[in-house]
Amino acid sequence: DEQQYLLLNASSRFSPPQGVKLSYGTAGFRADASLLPSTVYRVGILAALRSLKTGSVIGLMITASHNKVSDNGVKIADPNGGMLSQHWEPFADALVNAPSPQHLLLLINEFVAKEGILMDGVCQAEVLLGRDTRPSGDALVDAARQGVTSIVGAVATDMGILTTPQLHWMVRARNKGIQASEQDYFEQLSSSFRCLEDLIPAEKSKFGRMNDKVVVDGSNGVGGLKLKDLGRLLNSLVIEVRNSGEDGGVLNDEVGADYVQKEKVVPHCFGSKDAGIRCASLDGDADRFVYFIVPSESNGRIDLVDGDKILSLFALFIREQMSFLNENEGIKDCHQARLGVVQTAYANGASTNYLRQLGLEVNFTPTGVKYLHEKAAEFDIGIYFEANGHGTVLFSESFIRWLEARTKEISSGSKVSEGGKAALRLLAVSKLINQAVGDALSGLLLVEVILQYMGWSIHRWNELYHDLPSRQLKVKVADRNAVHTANAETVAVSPPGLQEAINAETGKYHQGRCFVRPSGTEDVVRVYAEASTQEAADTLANSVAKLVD
Ligand code: NG1
Ligand code: ZN
Repeated sequence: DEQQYLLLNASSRFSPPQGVKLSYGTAGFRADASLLPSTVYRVGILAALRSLKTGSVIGLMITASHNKVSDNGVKIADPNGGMLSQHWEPFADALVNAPSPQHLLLLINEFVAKEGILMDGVCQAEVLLGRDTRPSGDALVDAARQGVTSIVGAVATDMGILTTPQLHWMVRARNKGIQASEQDYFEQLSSSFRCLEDLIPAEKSKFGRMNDKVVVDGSNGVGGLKLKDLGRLLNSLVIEVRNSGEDGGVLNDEVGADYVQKEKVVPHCFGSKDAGIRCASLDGDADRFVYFIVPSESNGRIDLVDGDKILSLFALFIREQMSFLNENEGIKDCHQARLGVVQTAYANGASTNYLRQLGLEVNFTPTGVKYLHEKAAEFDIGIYFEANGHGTVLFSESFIRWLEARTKEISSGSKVSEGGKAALRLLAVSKLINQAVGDALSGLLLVEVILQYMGWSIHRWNELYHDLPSRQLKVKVADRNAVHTANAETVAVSPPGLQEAINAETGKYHQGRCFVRPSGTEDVVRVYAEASTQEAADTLANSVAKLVD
């Protein structure tokens, strides 16, 4: 019939590369861009099927995040704006690795039957397409479009060049029936930012306003460009963007959040002239960010203010607002609102101690945004961050409704109580911070407004606690999947004896902590070690790397 003909015809234009096996992984499919047309075409098909199955708008993003400019990748945003349901990942793998159009057709027919997807041409499907600034993006968007339209009744809407979180935001907004253009995204962020600014107590804001310039490394990618657009809507905050990609700099080449966080050195276009200034860095698709300080005797080194410290700042602010709500008489049911934070084993141990000292519940999940996000969604307010700067703050629907009801009671003209102000602030945070996925632009604005609220410099923020020295290593092994872990990746359950050996090494060091795990995105086993001195962390990591090898 028409459907089978369409699929066979279109898929014969995209032959898969020989001898390459791709896997959806924690970040979708990623590879050298030249290998990807058939993969992206097939993910287009998957996105259309997902839209039919869920009766909702689906997103398809073309990006390879912090990877080099010649790479690219593709990932799916589910109806709520989150990651593709894990339940469909095996289908994604099978689909892109199918050796021929006939195999492909067979797989699709089988899957459609199994999932009970109605392909009558009457049901409509819509997929929003986005891409970052990579030169290969244009052709890959076209491949995605052809994939989507190989399914009868499916349409592809090209949203153009976007950050990854912008596309996820748009998918979520569309499915909630909210306006979902880029302008709407900028409007929502800037208006909730202004709302938070207006709620800063006058006596607190003095210092913040004197020191209100932030200098941002855009990684020569999409984030810097969008941040400039956003910055034009904020007149109180000066955002200076460097490495916006407009001056010939190469995407992710000695710039960007991944580089800054891993190497702990200044990115291009930053140096001793920036000593003491508040600096931040975005990754290539702007779903991660970190802050940093250039010390006065820098020699290229930086003081990193990482995802753990961003999490700590957010947790401190939100906990304070929740205590204002609790102290406020007349608010009886709100003490039941649960605040939880979620980290991975890569979180610096000093941050976990700090959060626990605040009396917060700290949860651990395996690496990968989908795990952190899922856990955080269990709370009324769930804050999650990876040390590398990916994270956000999730609000439960019921808590939002409660806040909305609470703030509606605030009548114009009358004096607003501290509890009322706290409710207004929390509601504004829920609009500012991306509810779909970690978002460097909205996260950066939240950091900026909290620093203003606290009246803090970046130095004061950085002093919340002192990171324990740590070392991360990668080990190339024959089969990284020989290593199996448990307890949020903190314990190696196989090969036998490995964990005992790690324990024996770790026990030799004061404040020693060490774990190993197979990477989900590279063909390596990663080793992480922490100890009371840098030398000790290095030695511990090196000796455990030998155990894995
Ligand atoms: P893997 O390669 O599984 O360690 C890396 C990052 C994750 C996450 C993913 C997805 C580290 C140690 N790991 O995962 O945090 O960002 O990539 O991009 O940074
Ligand atoms: Zn990214």
